[in-house]
Amino acid sequence: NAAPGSISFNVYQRYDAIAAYLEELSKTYSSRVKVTSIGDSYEKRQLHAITITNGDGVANKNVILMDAGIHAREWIAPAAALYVIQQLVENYEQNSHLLTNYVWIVVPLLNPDGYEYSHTRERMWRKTRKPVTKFCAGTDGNRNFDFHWGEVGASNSACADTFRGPTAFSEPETQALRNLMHSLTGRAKFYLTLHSYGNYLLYPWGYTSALPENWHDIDDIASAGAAAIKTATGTEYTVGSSTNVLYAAAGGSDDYALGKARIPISITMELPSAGQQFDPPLSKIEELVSETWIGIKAMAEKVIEK
Ligand code: ING
Ligand code: ZN
Repeated sequence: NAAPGSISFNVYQRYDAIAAYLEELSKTYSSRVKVTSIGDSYEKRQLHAITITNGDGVANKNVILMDAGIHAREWIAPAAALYVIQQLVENYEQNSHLLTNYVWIVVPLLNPDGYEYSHTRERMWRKTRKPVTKFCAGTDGNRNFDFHWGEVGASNSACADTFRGPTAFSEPETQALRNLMHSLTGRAKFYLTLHSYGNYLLYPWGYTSALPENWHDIDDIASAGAAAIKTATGTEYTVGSSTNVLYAAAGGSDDYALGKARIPISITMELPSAGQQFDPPLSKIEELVSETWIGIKAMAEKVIEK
């Protein structure tokens, strides 16, 4: 099923390898792929975004926006984003219907500093890496967005794993994603952010148990993803609003996408753990990311047909 390409899914790829793969795609498929930087991380790594089209350009096209890796330790999420990129670009013939009226913009590794740190220093690192106090570094990117910031489920303590940040959008990584979202106003129809773990398809709100007015539309999309995965592999996902099926947490990127950037379908996908929390074994990566792609593809098809 996987098309041949220079990226493999039997290891968790590091920042440099991911950057090199994106660069290679932009050269090999220059008519359909463009790679840009949406900003720099605190440690000055480029935050890469890949824009994938059918070769007709981006004018008047709607947008599907996807990111992964805002949380450092959730290694399967960037792997899944890379698989989506590989399928859309290198397996284009089977997926061209997803690129007729839409372009995809994917940021496969939003928090590269934290990701590298989780590989080299501290496996369970979750946050960004910008220092906060003399003793503690890092902000939880998914508590740092400026929509009901800090109201619930976010810590004001710099050393906590869910630290909301000294201010909303204190981090260059969340600023970069915010700016990208706003640059796509009116065109972006579907925002999907990949996390792990727990098999959830979550939607707003995270800041309240109330539901968005279009929750039924979002639930339909998420449910289509869950059903496609169940049919394909038997893996079950729980679908619902973050507050109602997992826990309340304000300042998440999905709440911001819907509430402020006005992207109507906004979903957080929590990938499976394969029984090993943030460490699905290397031998399971390909199976997990290809299963994830089935769900993402089903959600995208449902968004596109609307
Ligand atoms: N889970 C998400 C988190 O940021 C979430 C769940 C998403 C809660 C959106 C509220 C809003 O805590 C992981 N694994 O990070
Ligand atoms: Zn996460």
